[in-house]
Amino acid sequence: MSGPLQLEFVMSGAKHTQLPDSLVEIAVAGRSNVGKSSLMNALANRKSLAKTSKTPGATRLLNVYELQPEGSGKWVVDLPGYGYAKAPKHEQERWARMIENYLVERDTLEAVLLLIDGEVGPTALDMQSLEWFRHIGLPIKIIATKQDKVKPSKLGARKQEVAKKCGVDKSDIRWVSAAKGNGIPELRNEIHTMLNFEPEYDEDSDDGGQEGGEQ
Ligand SMILES: Nc1nc2c(ncn2[C@@H]2O[C@H](COP(=O)(O)OP(=O)(O)OP(=O)(O)O)[C@@H](O)[C@H]2O)c(=O)[nH]1
Ligand SMILES: [Mg+2]
Repeated sequence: MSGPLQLEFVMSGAKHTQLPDSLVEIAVAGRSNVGKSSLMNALANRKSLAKTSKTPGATRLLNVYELQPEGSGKWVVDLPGYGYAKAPKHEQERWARMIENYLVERDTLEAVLLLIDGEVGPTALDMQSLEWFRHIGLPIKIIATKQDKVKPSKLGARKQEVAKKCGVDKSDIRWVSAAKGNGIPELRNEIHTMLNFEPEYDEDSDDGGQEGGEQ
């Protein structure tokens, strides 16, 4: 099992075009308040690497975290949440555009962790996102959050129900609790595997696609 992910904050951007190139990255997506930033902190075993809040809308930009050593080009990107109904409509639309453009256009995006609230289950908006990710062909890993909020006696049935709604096998969903740590070591391993993905040799590149080049 991996220990905490050695993640450090690199930068925030309002558009993916403002971000420098990465080697490979995975994004953490899901509706507002589902626990994306809390999950970042749990993965890194840090209290305030990412800003979290009881109030939805804590994350408003694309926040880039890099797996150390610095300059590795291996990123985890914490996204703003979708569906924050209290935000002004033009803000909501701007966020949705920012996230969609990022997800569609970011060439080095390897996979998306789609977070679903394990206590609430998949909402209509979650289902829309899931279908959209499938439609554009982005590899997704479904993560059910806040496992500690589900009574242990109900957990088995809930896992079955969430998997059924999402149209996947129960074993395809990683259940986690950022608060209690359940499922976090397993998810760290999975992220390590995804980020160590080496792009195929690129004939146009004179460095053979090796990491550790210019920053
Ligand atoms: N009980 C429990 N609460 C959690 C867990 N993960 C997150 N929370 C709480 O859920 C609330 C939202 O968490 P955030 O991590 O800020 O959520 P987010 O998805 O980043 O939200 P936005 O940035 O608004 O999109 C906070 O009050 C967290 O403490 C968990 O595993 N268990
Ligand atoms: Mg957040």
